[in-house]
Amino acid sequence: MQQKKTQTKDKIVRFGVSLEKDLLEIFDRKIKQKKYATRSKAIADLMRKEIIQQRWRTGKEVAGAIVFIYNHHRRNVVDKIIDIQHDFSNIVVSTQHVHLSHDECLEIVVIKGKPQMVETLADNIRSTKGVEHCVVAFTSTGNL
Ligand code: NI
Repeated sequence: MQQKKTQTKDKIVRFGVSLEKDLLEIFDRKIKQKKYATRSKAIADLMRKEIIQQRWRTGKEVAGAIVFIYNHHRRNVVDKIIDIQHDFSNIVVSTQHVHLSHDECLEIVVIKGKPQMVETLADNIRSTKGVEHCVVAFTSTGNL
């Protein structure tokens, strides 16, 4: 059954959960540390995380960001990074460049596409000489 996106998001259901007391205490401490407003929000986030990981494994479209730092004085590193991103222009949504210090640049590449493509793009950036650290953060495309 096809539902409009807004309807799916607005419909809230309540359900009971039975679990060990110790587990709930640990969970409550954890969500307090993470500053969740409610248990419901924390549980919904866990469910999304599981679904997104599943999508990541099965190759469904994901969104996220590749975040990396590099020394822009390294020979050709800026050109190489731009070339790589142009090769993946079908999944690159936007790029933000921050001049962290005299030597260091930080770049955030927002991506939307198949996980394998995102991983390949991140691997290409990571293996570029001059790139010092590169991480991938992924989330859903907004439909859960
Ligand atoms: Ni810079």
